[in-house]
Amino acid sequence: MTLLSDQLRLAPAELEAYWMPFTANRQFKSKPRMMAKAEGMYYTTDDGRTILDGFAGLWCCNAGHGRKPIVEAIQRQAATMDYAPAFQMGHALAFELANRIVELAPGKLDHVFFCNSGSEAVDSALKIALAWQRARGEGARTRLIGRERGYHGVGFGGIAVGGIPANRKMFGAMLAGVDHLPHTHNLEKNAFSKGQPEWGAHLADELERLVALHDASTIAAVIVEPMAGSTGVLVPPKGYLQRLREITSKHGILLIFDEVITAFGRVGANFAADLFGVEPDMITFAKGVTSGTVPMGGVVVSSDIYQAFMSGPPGAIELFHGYTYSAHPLACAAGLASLQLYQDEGLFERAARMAPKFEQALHSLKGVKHVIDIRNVGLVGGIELAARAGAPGARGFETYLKCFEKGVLVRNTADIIALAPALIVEDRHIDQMVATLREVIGGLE
Ligand code: PXG
Ligand code: PLP
Repeated sequence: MTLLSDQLRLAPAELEAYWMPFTANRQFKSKPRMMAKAEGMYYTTDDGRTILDGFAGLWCCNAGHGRKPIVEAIQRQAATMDYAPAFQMGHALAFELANRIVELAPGKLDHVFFCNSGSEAVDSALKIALAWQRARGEGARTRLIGRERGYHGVGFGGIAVGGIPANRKMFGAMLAGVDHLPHTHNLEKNAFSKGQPEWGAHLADELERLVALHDASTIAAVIVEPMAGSTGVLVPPKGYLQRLREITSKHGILLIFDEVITAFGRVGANFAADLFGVEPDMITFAKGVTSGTVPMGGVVVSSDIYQAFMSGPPGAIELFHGYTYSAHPLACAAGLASLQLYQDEGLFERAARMAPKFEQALHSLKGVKHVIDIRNVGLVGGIELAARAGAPGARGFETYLKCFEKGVLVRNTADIIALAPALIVEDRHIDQMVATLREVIGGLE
């Protein structure tokens, strides 16, 4: 029997069954872009072309592709124990990985809840926030505050607190009792900022307005991405996150940082919380924890939160929440090997060391036709293009397609191009990405 996946190319009819996520299915299936292999900084397509990966897959393969220690750890674990029941039972790798993550996490964040994706991590964090408020006798705090242009995955909780109209409008009422802070994107004030913009800390004071409107006694938590990745690399203005921390602490509101993109070296630190010097009550993570090799996500919570649940009879289940694949052995093996590799190769420090070169190279695109902003933090870059009249998003998508044709993988969100190379990126890779972008963007209509 020939397995479909063994064939080099699929016939058009064989592309039909798979309903692709966040994809223009009909367009893709009429002219597919298929990846076949990956190693280090490069993909190989099914027609044998080499593609420089400027986006670490989808913000996730932080150690680069096909890294031997991670591959071998997954292979070993698959042969040793494929699966262990997650409820009322454990396996050593889960505890070991939780310990390693706690060692990396800031301050009082010292317990880890595992799941399988960023979306599940967000759902878990929001549920923990609601349950914690109730456990401490503040059960009227049911409101959740997100932010415009926030992306928190695609669960009902995540789209409710998220701030992307297209991800919300088709899906009814979502969660009740959600409100949103304004986003911090402002080209007039902050275009071409390097790192954190100067203007915009006062936008955090909008939280005081929401508190005045709803009353603190009804608000459980605020969730934000410390750096908004998905909606176009929005770096927090100087002082903004500090202000959110002050206001949430003052009013007994939990502060959740969604670090699905920013954790594990992406911004040149363990977590964005470290880089920006603000300690939230919970951090959601996914992606980089296994360097994208096996799905995994989780929530790191403060000891105060964990301990609040550890009451009642010792035989009682403390949190009625969890997934079949929470702390899956293969994911734990991949996670442990990834964290070890990050440490052995000093990849988070490396990201910090490469960040100035990356910043300089990106900002050299200032002045190229259509470029109206360039933003960066750590090894994350955003290039915003002016929208073509009557066709918003067209220039962004054309940039993505043409870069792919020229052998560089980038990502576009409407007319914003995002870059997030693996932390093993070298000068010559950065130069190639930027040269390709210069040629492609400069040649756009
Ligand atoms: N929170 C944040 C901050 C994210 O960036 C999620 C939650 C959801 O994670 P999962 O694992 O459920 O996808 C994400 C994911 C893009 C892009 O192109 C971004 C994400 C995923 C796919 C593409 O910006 N972010
Ligand atoms: N749906 C059904 C019918 C199930 O039995 C389960 C889990 O047992 C789930 C959904 C949830 O799946 P998971 O634990 O993988 O999230």
